[in-house]
Amino acid sequence: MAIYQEHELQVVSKKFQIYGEILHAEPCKIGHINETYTATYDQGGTRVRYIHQKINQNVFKQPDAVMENVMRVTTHLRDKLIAERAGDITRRAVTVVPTRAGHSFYRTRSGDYWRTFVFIEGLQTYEAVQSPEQAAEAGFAFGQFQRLLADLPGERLHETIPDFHNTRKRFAALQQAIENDHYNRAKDVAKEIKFALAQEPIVDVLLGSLARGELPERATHNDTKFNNVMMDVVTGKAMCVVDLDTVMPGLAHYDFGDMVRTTTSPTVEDEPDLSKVEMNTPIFQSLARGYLAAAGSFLTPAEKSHLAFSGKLITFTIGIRFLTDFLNGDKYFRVHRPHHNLDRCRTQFKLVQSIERQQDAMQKFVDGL
Ligand code: GN1
Ligand code: MG
Repeated sequence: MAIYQEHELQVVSKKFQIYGEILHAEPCKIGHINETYTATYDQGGTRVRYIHQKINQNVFKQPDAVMENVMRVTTHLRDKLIAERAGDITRRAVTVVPTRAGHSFYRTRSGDYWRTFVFIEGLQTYEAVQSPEQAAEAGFAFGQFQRLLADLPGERLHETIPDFHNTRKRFAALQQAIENDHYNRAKDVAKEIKFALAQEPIVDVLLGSLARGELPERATHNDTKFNNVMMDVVTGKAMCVVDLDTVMPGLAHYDFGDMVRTTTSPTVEDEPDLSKVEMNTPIFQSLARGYLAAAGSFLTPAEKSHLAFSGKLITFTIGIRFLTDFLNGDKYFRVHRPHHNLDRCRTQFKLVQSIERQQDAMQKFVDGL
């Protein structure tokens, strides 16, 4: 992780429409991509917090396009929530704080992009699910997110990371990494490589349905990790979906699949003890129930029929991304220990196997909802 540069943050903090003086800032460890700080300001004797975040330009090559998407989506969400009289609006939708020049981001002389969000008090995230109820909350929150974006006006959102969930391209990237083997690591992961390559028959299933026009493209979140939904510390209700950088055109399945990946095994993503990693039926059922309570109104029968499968496919897709990054020398995802990406890959593959065994029962449950 990049070192917190106090001076840089002091300079950056003055560029935004924040009234008051920055007191201190701490790095936030959640997330593998961007650099995030929670900053405390003094505003007329009251302490107020904001999030400052530096966009990772190795991952997001067009930060302007990212911020254009984020502004469109947050504005639309806020308008819809107001129209639906949701109340507590600034705790239900992310608020971008503009720069003093009125822009959604500040670009430093060296070309870094910084943006600022209102810190939402009284909410928290979890790295692993604590109960089926929490999974239902997360499912509902992301289903609601898709529902609110269904009538986003204007042109198609920018594809800020083209082919983000294109499993065929991710598979090809893995094949390339195995062939290059620049770090001489392939020999240590023969088992994982064998497993990954054997899954080729599932790679094109959703892409094929999309190409044949059987599945509609939607505006989707695309990074629906459980820790991207913030829950109220008192009521336990899911309040706000965060991390909107990958909001772009996609399939509903990318979101549901990533929720299955990150909620149905009540373990952390890098759990070293694989015996704990299992698809848990009551959690899945709650998740599906919560998601469909919000998304059931717009999903087509064809979309519904692929929901259980999407859990397996997206878990597999993220698994091969971790394996690819491990083979490529850990260049993409931030790692905190040796073999970190490999540990992450192994939990994904274990979960793929567990879903595989239960997929028919999972889909049957979804069909009955
Ligand atoms: C990354 O931003 P963060 O850490 O939530 C990644 C996701 C992966 C996830 C795996 C832009 O998400 O696609 O599913 O790690 N985001 C990007 O934990 O690549
Ligand atoms: Mg993210």
